[in-house]
Amino acid sequence: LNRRNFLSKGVLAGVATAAGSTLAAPAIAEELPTLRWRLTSGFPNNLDTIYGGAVVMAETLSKITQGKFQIQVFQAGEIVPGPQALDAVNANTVEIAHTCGYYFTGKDPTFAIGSTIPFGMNARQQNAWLYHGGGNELYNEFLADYGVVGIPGGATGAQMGGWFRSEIKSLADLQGVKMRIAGIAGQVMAKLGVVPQQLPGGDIYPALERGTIDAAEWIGPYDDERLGFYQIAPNYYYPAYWEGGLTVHFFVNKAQYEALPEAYKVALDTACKAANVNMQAMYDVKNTTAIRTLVGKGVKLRPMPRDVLDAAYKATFELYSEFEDKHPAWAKIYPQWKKFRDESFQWFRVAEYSYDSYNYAAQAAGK
Ligand code: PYR
Repeated sequence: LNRRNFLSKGVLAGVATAAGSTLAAPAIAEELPTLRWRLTSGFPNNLDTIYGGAVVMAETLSKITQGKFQIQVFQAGEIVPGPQALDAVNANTVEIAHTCGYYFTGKDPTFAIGSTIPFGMNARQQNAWLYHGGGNELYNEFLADYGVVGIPGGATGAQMGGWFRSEIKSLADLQGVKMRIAGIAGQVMAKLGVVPQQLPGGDIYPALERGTIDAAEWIGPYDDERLGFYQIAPNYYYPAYWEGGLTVHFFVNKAQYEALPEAYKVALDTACKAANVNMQAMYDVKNTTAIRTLVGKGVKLRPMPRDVLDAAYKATFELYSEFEDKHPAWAKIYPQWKKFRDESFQWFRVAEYSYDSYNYAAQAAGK
């Protein structure tokens, strides 16, 4: 199959049909506009995997559209600081951002639900909910009030629970710990006695070094090693109960998205899906190596104490009840999310969990 012909006859044929035209494909391709968009990333460009998600998307989009629809990627802070990315898209200062919904929970906690919330879903379940469980449609109904359209475009899998200067043997050891932590997990940690701080990825190491914070979580072994946290806080906890499966989103200016020709909407959605799958696969390869390297460097790998997890679980669902009372958008999405999450865990326990756990047990037994 000739790839160029396939693309022009397949993807672009939709435009011809919609227009009721009988023109040949090459002439129709010329009718598609040349677009140059700017993208602000929520991440520094030294984090090749998460920042790279936007690059993968932009390159894929350019190839699908034969160079007609191009997106230039800027790292966090080059056009606007990370926390202002959503406002910049809303104002059309940039047409698109690549960042995490939960960075904007100061506006409304509902921003977090599309990305990940404590004791939420794993990466597989996130994709299931967002793509085929009605999740992304519900998320977009909410995002419409902010003038943006959200498209999933990156995944990290379950994250690590972070780096602590001192060992956390039980809940008591968390009291007064100043911790960089993303999203509404900060509110859960505050109920457990932690003093949470929201800091962009590039600002975490200097804060740890200066002693402004005692602990920090980012993503997992690969990124965390690059950011150097192990040099200051050697106790590395797992898992992040607050990030069982982070989805990174592309947030597109709604008017710009709606004005796109159908073929470009399909191309953009497809390129975002490519970025989503690619990021998870890259993390799964790179983390496997990095966890070994870190242990070789003397990092102390420790499970999050059970009483911390139990207290966090209770505090989390209390917080969600408070949100249901206070935030109408949350009250609209959360019951659907919770039902999907509960039923999905019931199903995953049957085949996935039993399959995984047998293999882990056999490996642990030295077989
Ligand atoms: C964080 O900001 O913690 C991410 O996981 C990206």
